[in-house]
Amino acid sequence: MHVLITGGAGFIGANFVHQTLTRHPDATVTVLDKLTYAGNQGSLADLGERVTLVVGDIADTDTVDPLVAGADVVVHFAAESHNDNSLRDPSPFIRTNLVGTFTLLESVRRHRVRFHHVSTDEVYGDLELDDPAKFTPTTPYNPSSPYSSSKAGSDLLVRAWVRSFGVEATISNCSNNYGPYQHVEKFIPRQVTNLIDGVRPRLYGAGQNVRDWIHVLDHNDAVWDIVEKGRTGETYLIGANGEKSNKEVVELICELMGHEPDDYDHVADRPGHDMRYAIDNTKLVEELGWTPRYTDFRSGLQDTIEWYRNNEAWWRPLKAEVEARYAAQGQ
Ligand code: NAD
Ligand code: TDX
Repeated sequence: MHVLITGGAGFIGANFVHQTLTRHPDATVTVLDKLTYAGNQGSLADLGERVTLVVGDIADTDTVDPLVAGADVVVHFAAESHNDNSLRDPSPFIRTNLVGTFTLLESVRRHRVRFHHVSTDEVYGDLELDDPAKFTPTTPYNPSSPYSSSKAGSDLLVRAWVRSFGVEATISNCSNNYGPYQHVEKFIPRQVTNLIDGVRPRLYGAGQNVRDWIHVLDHNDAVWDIVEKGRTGETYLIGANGEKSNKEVVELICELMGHEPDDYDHVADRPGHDMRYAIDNTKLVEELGWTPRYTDFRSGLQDTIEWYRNNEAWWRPLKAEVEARYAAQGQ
């Protein structure tokens, strides 16, 4: 089997490449990645001859088409992925998330290749803190930010290409991931590397916002289950019942890193900040038999902290620029 993985030098995609080599010992992999600020070749170091990296843009048909033609399956992770960046400059989000997904869809349509589209729970908008509801595959789309609306649009393109052209595609919408190789712009790695640097963590607003945390390895196991066993045209929601407020998470990071639990600062809130995400994973569990393995958040977080302590060479070159950008907007 030959697998084309877009965005395979990013956080979730790189973990997926590693997992693919283990789960499918006969598989070979091509990674198509533009190596934007978020792509890191170091995340794919030492993987051997089974992985080939092609540096290129998913919105470029001439690059995409021959790679798709040679693949048995395309797993599409590439995206502009950070909400705060989408508030500063939405334009790359439109090009990569919408035009890039369109370009891939046209190519898998031409070559009749199986396609899996990786998306986010943010397409559903947000829930109130006291709402007993969770997102399900039939929750109406209601995205809030340029990032989430561009992902929502990309999901709708996939649905239309399935229905109109018979493309063999599945979609997954997952909650917030954490684990190794996550960019230091994101919440958990930012606070962990701040504390390593002797800088106080930064909590947006009051920190009541709730995210439904899942370990990246559990997310990717579910993606493989969907690629192998999912039904064409279906949407699967991936989540592991990991709801926590940002305040709880930052306090736990402080504690696990030997600080007082309140050793952090409140900073300017994110404009339009979604309050709560929560996934109902019933369909994935009952239909495909997926079960998460990393359900102890405390120990998953402890391991992630250790990973950042042990891999400073991976994240150090990224840190100063990220913090300068946040400082410019009072965060
Ligand atoms: P990331 O920002 O860490 O990685 C994105 C990767 O895509 C990078 O390697 C980047 O170089 C590459 N890329 C960007 N534009 C490209 C282009 N035009 N052509 C080719 N490559 C390009 O993102 P991530 O957190 O790993 O997210 C991966 C996917 O999972 C995204 O589609 C995201 O929407 C989705 N997702 C993420 C989360 C999360 O918590 N991080 C949760 C649910 C879904
Ligand atoms: O310094 C910070 N302080 C803070 O309080 C940062 C960077 C974030 N936050 C808050 C904002 C969010 O409520 O923490 C929460 C998580 O923030 P992010 O890591 O930026 O993630 P989020 O905006 O929730 O989106 C993530 O999950 C869904 C991914 O970045 C998306 O790609 C994915 O689709």
